[in-house]
Amino acid sequence: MGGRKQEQRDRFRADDPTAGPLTTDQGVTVDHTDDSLAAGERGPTLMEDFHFREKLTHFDHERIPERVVHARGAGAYGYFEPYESCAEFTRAGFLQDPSVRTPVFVRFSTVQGPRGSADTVRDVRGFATKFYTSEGNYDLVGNNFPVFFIQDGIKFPDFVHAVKPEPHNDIPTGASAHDTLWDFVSLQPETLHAIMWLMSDRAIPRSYRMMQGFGVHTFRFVNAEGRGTFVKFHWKPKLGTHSLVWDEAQECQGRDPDFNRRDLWDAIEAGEYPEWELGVQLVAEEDEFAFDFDLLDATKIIPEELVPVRPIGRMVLDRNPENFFAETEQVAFHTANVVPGIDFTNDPLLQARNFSYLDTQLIRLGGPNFAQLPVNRPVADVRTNQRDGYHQGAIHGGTNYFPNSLGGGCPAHAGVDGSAYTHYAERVDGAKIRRRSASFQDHYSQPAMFWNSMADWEQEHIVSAFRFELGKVGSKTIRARTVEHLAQVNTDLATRVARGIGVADPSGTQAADKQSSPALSLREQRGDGSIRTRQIAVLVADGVDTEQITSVRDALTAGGAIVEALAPADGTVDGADGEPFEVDRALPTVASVLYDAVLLPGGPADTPGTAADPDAMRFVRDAYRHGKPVGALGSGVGVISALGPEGVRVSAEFHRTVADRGVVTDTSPGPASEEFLTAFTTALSAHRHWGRPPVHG
Ligand code: HDE
Repeated sequence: MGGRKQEQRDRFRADDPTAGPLTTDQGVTVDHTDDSLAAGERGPTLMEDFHFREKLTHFDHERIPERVVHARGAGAYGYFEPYESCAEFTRAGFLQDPSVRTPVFVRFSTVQGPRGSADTVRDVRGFATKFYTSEGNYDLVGNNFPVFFIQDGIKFPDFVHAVKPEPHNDIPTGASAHDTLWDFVSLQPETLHAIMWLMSDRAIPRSYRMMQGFGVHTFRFVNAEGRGTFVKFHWKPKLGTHSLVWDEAQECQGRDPDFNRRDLWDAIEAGEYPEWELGVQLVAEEDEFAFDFDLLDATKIIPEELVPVRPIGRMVLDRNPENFFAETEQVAFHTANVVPGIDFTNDPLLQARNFSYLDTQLIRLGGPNFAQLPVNRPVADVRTNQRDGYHQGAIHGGTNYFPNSLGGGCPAHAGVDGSAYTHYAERVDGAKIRRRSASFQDHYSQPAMFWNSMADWEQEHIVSAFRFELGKVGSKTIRARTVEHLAQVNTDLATRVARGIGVADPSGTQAADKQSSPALSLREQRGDGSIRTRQIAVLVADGVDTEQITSVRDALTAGGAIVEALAPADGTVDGADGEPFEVDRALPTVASVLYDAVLLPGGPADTPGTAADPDAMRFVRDAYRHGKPVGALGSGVGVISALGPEGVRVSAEFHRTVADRGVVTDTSPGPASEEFLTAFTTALSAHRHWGRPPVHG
């Protein structure tokens, strides 16, 4: 993590003395905290028990309001470094020098659910980055979708009310599959593009570490000469962008509600620091009107094929917070936290955000002094005339107004040396009107482009997601109205959805929009193709061929993967060589949905082993159903055939590799062959394998 922020943060770490006895908040020593002061052993508690009252009172006030959206999150510290100077486009100090590392804090989040909701819900994910630059804090408060549901921030309360749990019963938690959201969507076609993303696999990321991030709005870079350039920000994960499948995501909510948070924490603890590349799409000011959509409309992307994403730096997260509340909960992002060289545009969504974030922190963090909290404190010097207020932690001296002579005129205005923030001198001229620009009116072309760009399996998942969501909507009118809108996007999509939710095929057809942007498909977002941090379960039982396990474990861990041996009970199993073999976890404590792949080693053919254990068989069946790589060696190959899926019959041609379906087998006994290891690794790096025949049971 960037040193300056860490050093600053260390100064605020509560150095709770461990040597002395317990005290009250006033420093008075306490000899007994297990019983309250009472009038006799069985008598009433006494008001004068100041220790009891202080302890309970503090506890009673431990909670602060959770974020109205993005309540549940996980954060980490790290650093950002540019690849080269971006001086041509921006004077932002942290984008000038590749040798300068800027400390960052990133918070990932889900949006709809409360703090205690599950991670793997169908939802947008927040991706907010605070850069502690030497010129002040810069916050890039983005999401993992590049578009938003509405065009003007005045609609935000309507949208959020619609998606949040319904007001009468506070149901559903962490889910969008309910009447009010789809009522809103069906009446508000500007939501459709983001809704397509929400129905896609992007809404159920495998990991926060395997997720793209987007600034969404068009921002403005400004260089030292004052020239502006429109800019869109993209974060690209080194490990590629990968998703769960819906059935798995739902099961995960029960098996491990902290699935994404734990994954981020564990990776950083293990020294597997997640990394993203920051890219920008740049558009010259004179090209503002060169597109058939409006750059100020946050429901549109600039297709990468039109304006390529130019990599400008990388971010690494290498330190977990020490205290969730102090850091991840109290971090306060604000789109208006910008530094010289980065400016806004007139995107009406962004303009609203520039009001909302400061406003929300005032209630959430209890007053105007939250910038003093360690996680929010800039590493740049702060000199203001702001004073007092709740939770004022500083003892200010001197004067508190400007201009002054009594304080020597300090703090003075910055000189004209170019270090101060100056707003881009955009010329504006217009009548006061409450009206949406005509250039914001096309709500169907880009959702159609998204649909056209998807692989078959991605389209299949989108149709299933719409069927699931609308299938939970009680009102048939809302279902039918949504289908009519979808028909404007793509008739095939709308018809396939309609046929799953009991409403008539759509009456309208879409305007034939054939645009596509291949970069939108997950096919194109595989990252560096490594298998780092992928979790592979090896199912073992008495009689297992331990040589095989060792050969696979060595090869996969050398590639950075994590291999765990699971058995019906913890402890050890007897290896085929008669030696005890250490088990990592007991099967009943885990599940297939918590792993990326499964491997079945062999043993003597007459040992019932894994095939006899229903938990193990369910494990393999689930991994197969969810498209995960399945590997089998020696007699383990027979276990796969016990699954009974058509096509996963052990036949001569199946014995080697079935890499296209991600089922990799080798019946030979002894250590795994090079050929097997290569095929299994390739299957792992491809993440998921579609088009498998269904399994029985
Ligand atoms: Fe936010 N959003 N938002 N949002 N948003 C908040 O600020 C808001 C929008 C995003 O980890 C709130 O501190 C309005 C787009 C993230 O702490 C609040 C509008 C994007 C986070 C707020 C939007 C985002 C928030 C709630 C429409 C992606 C979590 C608590 C005009 C580019 C930050 C808080 C964290 C949080 C308002 C739309 C991303 C109420 C009014 C578009 C990642 O201020």
